[in-house]
Amino acid sequence: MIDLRSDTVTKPTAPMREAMARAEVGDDVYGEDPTVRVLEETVAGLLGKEAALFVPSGTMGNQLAIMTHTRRGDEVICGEGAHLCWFESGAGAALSGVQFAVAGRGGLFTAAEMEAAVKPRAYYYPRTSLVAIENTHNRAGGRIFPREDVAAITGRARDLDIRLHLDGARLWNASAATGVPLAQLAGPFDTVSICFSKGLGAPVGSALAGSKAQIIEAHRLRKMLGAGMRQVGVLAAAALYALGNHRSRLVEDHQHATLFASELRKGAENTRASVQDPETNIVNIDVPADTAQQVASAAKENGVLVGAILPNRLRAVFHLEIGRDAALTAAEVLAQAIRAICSVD
Ligand code: TLP
Repeated sequence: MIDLRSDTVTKPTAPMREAMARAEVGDDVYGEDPTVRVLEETVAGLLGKEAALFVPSGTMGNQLAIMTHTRRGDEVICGEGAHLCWFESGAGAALSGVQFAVAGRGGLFTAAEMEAAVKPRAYYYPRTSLVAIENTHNRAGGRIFPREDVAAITGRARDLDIRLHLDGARLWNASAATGVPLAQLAGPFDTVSICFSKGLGAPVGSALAGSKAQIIEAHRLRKMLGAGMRQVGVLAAAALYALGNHRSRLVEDHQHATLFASELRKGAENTRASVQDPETNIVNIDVPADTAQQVASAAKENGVLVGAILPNRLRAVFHLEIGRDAALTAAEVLAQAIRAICSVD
């Protein structure tokens, strides 16, 4: 099977497993796991933040950020399809008691669109206390949030005394594609969550980075949520291995995504499918209403798994288990399915 459903599907490689087996560990609830300390310090350094906290998932990183930045009844502004609002089981409402306001359309947004979503300060409005940006934007097809927009949004949010969180689950990809260092991409934000379990290929784990005070509070809340972890250096070792060995190869995933998109576009010419140009490792393919599942099932029969993420949208995500040949085969198989199901009648 060529599995393009997500970059989360990768299995730890043999050398990664060796690094995990060799990891020095201790009880991290006592603060005694040396490998976790190294990972947290490494990530804080890479992101240019004072401190970082190892957490089990990107979801927990995002939700701890919301919990530390907001009070019950507050409003959080995010882009359409933002993971922390759409795909985290209502955690913002359940854990922090916040509501969300959506800025712009399609995931990315401008400072003007953010401002249109900010509530005026009056006792009967919710307090807009946090703006969250996702970079790269998953639902928008791995789009890189334009730097001018990030600068304008974060500048204006500061003027309005609004905190800033970056969901950087795939910030590694944004940095690899643009050449802009992580610390610069993370610079304008109070907190940043970042994942080791996506394109980097670790089996588990994310980190939340921010000021010391923010991370001390997030540490307390992580325990409250039951994610105080013990000899978790085995997982931190996988993340450190991924940072050292898989980060530099992310550009290959981007090349494979681009190759796949251009081959698929050729193969699906004169159909009702439209293939988006990828900026990183995700390719979104729009198909006529209610055909996405059918196309995904047809491709599966021929050995290719893609996600049917909306009734009219497919997603193919490139990662370290997909080489050039697999990308070409996948394009051929998917084009065949699209020709069979989405032809122009
Ligand atoms: N995204 C997953 C699914 O949950 C959709 C995927 O396959 O892409 N932020 C962003 C931008 C994400 O894409 C994800 C995972 C998360 C946060 C949550 O990470 P986990 O799954 O570790 O909780």
